[in-house]
Amino acid sequence: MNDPKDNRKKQLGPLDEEQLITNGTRYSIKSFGFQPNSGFNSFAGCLSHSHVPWLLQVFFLTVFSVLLVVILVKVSKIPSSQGLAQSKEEKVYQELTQLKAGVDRLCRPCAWDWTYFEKNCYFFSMIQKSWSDSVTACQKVGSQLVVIKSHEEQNFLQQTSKKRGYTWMGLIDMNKESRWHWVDGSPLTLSFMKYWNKGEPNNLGEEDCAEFRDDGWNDTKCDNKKFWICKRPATSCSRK
Ligand code: MMA
Ligand code: CA
Repeated sequence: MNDPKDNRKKQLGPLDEEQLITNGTRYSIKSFGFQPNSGFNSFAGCLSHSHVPWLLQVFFLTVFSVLLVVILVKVSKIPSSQGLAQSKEEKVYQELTQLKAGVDRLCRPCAWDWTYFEKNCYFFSMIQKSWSDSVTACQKVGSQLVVIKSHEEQNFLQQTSKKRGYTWMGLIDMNKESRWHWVDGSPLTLSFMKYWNKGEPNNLGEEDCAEFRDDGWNDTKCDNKKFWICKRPATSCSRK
């Protein structure tokens, strides 16, 4: 039979054979291709040899392919460093959102003893003072004796004052009789004059300061002691 070992021996010259013996495992390039069981041609070479049954070759190839696919799938599922950074970023963002919601819950537009109404905070005094002492009391807490800017606000303050008693507002005609103006310097406009009680302002014995009285306003003596209302802008909780 035609043995490949015999063929190889025939093709090798005397020098090649000597090299094989003296070098041991270090084969020359020329002889390498002809070495049947060297490390390089172990697996694939084995399979290609006719003495391995074709069914076994198919089996090994299938196992090898399946292993390759499994490894590829596993490797593709490992999150990349970029993917990890992304998920970390998302986690930080989520925590920040939760923290912001917590701060918003803690945020109060007004101090504990003040009442919120349409973006402003109101302090309703429990004691009574003269008009000018009431002005000072409000200034001391960084606010102003109430200046009414809307009809809704007027309605709200009139109702609360009716429950508590006669109450100062920041409206006077001290400088010139019947020329009413607010403590912020703005004049009393026509649309608000309907809030004077019937027959008021009557300046009975020199009355230069305005008060909430029953369902409307009255001019009264500024030295009288009344409750008072301070007003200041509310704290905005949703800063952006
Ligand atoms: C009081 C005083 C006045 C007011 C009248 C209304 C008697 O005086 O509050 O300012 O105009 O009452 O009757
Ligand atoms: Ca009066």
